[in-house]
Amino acid sequence: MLDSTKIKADFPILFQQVNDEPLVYLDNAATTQKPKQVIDTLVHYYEHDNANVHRGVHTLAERATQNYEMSRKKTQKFINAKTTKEILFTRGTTTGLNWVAQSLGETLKAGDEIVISIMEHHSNIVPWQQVARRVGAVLKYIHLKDGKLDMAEAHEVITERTKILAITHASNVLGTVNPIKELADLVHQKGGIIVVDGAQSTPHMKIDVQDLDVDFFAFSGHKLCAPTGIGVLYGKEEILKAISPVEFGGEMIDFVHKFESTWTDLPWKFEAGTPNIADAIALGVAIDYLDELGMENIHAYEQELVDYVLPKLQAIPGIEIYGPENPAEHSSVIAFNLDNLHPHDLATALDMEGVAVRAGHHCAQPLIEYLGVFATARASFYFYNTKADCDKLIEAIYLTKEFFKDGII
Ligand code: C6P
Repeated sequence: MLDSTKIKADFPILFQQVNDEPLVYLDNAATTQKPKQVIDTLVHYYEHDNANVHRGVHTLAERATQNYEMSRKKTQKFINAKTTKEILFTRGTTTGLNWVAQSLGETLKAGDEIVISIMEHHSNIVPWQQVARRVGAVLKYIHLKDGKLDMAEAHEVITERTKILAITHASNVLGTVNPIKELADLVHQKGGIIVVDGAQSTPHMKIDVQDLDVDFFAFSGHKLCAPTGIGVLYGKEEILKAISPVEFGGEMIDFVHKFESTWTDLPWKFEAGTPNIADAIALGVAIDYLDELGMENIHAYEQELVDYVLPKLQAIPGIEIYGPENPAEHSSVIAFNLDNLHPHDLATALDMEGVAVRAGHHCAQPLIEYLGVFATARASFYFYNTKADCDKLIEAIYLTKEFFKDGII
């Protein structure tokens, strides 16, 4: 089991006062904090190793290249991809999903169907809207049942006309985890491709892309203790070989002639320009850190936190919580509204107690509209949070209720 007190000591940012209260950081779905091992890696890289990769023969260039490619190897193992050719470094989940949408979009024709769900983040909606508009494809939605994906509807909507199912593994609002393996099986039976948004699952559970049998899987480094600006797009080798890159120049070139060009091999075929070397290397260190804790342990620990905090939240009079009611089915992302308070007022009041939560539409406007609200507050936990943090959240919500009991002042 994880020792959260010992772990917390690795995260310098957590030891500060906010509004004269000790910081309780519960906005981990937006971005996670960085352990000093990751911070030190960035400093060390820029003080000792900084050089461009794949271009130079000098010692620093070789060192940078070796560390950059080692990070790819660690990432391959982390999600159990077959080969490093399947690991593309991106800027984050959004870039990965845009690459897939643009590249696969070229293989679609008018009337082909793209299926997504109502719980998608904008990054897994808008790229498909754009593709659908460009090629005349039809965009279809799977909706919800009891706060979870309606699998009966999924079976109706996914047909032989479905060329792509693009779906999130875990919702950034509902705390729902979707049955990706079952969905992959379903769409493959119909001859389609599955693209998975792994932004909110990869930081919290063991990902095995071969076991899930997904064709594409995108995630962001900054949501799993790595820096911002680095992410990963996994793609099955045979599909990556068949499709075209979407950015051109620099790294991805084999030959450029006056009127035509050829691309280099996988994975570099997709990585145009000078990549984000330092952050990619730091991603490898973040992965080492998570591996050392063990993804199964992280998942079990977070589940323990949810088992502890969700019933306490549910017991607060006037609270509405979205997503599955059963803690066992709820990830560590919990969205809620309280009485008739505006979620921004609620989040501001919690911040006065040192508790950082997010408020808004969480870049999931179709879902928020479907839920019949205009915004929510959202607390999201990571392995460095403790039961004391949960207690502080609950206490701060009760204080806020008391403060606003006579209406908004
Ligand atoms: N969600 C949140 O507070 P980027 O920004 O590219 O790293 O990740 C985009 C993204 C894609 N899919 C899901 C399910 C996500 O949750 C996110 C990021 C943050 O919920 C910022 S809006």
